[in-house]
Amino acid sequence: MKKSKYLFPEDYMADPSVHVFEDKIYIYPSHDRESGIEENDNGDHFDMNDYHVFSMDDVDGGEIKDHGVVLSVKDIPWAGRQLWDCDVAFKDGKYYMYFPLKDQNDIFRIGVAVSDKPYGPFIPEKHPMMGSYSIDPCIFEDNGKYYMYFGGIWGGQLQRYRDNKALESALIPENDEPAIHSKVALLSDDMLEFAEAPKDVVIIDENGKPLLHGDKHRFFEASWMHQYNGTYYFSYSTGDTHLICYATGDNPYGPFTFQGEILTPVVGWTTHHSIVEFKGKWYLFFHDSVPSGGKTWLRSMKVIELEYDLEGKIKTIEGLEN
Ligand code: FUB
Repeated sequence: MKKSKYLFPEDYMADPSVHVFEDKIYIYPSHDRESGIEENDNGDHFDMNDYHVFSMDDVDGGEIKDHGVVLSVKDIPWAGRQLWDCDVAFKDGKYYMYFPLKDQNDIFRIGVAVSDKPYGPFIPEKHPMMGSYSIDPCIFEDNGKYYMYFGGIWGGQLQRYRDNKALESALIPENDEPAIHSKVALLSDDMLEFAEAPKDVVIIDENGKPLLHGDKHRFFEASWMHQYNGTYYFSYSTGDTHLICYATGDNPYGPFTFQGEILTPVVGWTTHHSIVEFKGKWYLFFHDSVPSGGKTWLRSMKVIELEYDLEGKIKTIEGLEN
């Protein structure tokens, strides 16, 4: 598949987190909708209130199945508003959905909902995860251990925290200061809490220096982790410079050395992805706003094949307009 293709033209779905469960592709996207809220830097216009799950037996030419609504804001006891990018993990016969949602004080927290099936429905826990904050949880399993990567600046509120503590006021670094890092934490055995205090996911340049806030390749949101030939690939969105980039390391905590761009800007402000291997091929799932005529809060999910060179470098996908 050398061209990208839209996966579900019937509705607006974004931020596709993709896993292979029961030999099928399962897609866990955000469900975009028009709620009439004006666009702002706080991301209030991303006013989503439920999730659907999708599955496919094949990526190339396979039918996509919509399993319908699997979790709604109205069913989450601690809910305020805005269900953003979620992810799902499987352990010991159960599926755990991790989702960011603003609580009743308008603070993003991360919640967990549980199901016996990869296609839900997911039953939410009564409280958000203790000590959780910000957005975009991504779960990565490595040798039976499960790690959550998370965080996003601006509307994702990560600039309001340092060392896992809330600041009196948000702190965006100067351009010549180190960038704000994504976070990673081991999950507890029951998958419902952090087993340790979240740590910084540090991205360094070829000289071992952390990327600076003014670098167009610095982390903004949309963490994803995958492994290829024994190397750990941390990929992410650069937000206001609209790139999907990646950095590699030799363990799940990093540091990760910046490697390059995976995807150049798409139509729409946000860019967000996941990377998965299925039937011997690697795929990039992502979204753009072409079908909505550029409305960044109405995005459509897509897929394209991903290629590595002989050294394991990901070939940049450029200039996708449709
Ligand atoms: O979908 C809402 C937010 O937009 C996500 O959480 C971010 O990563 C961005 O894609």
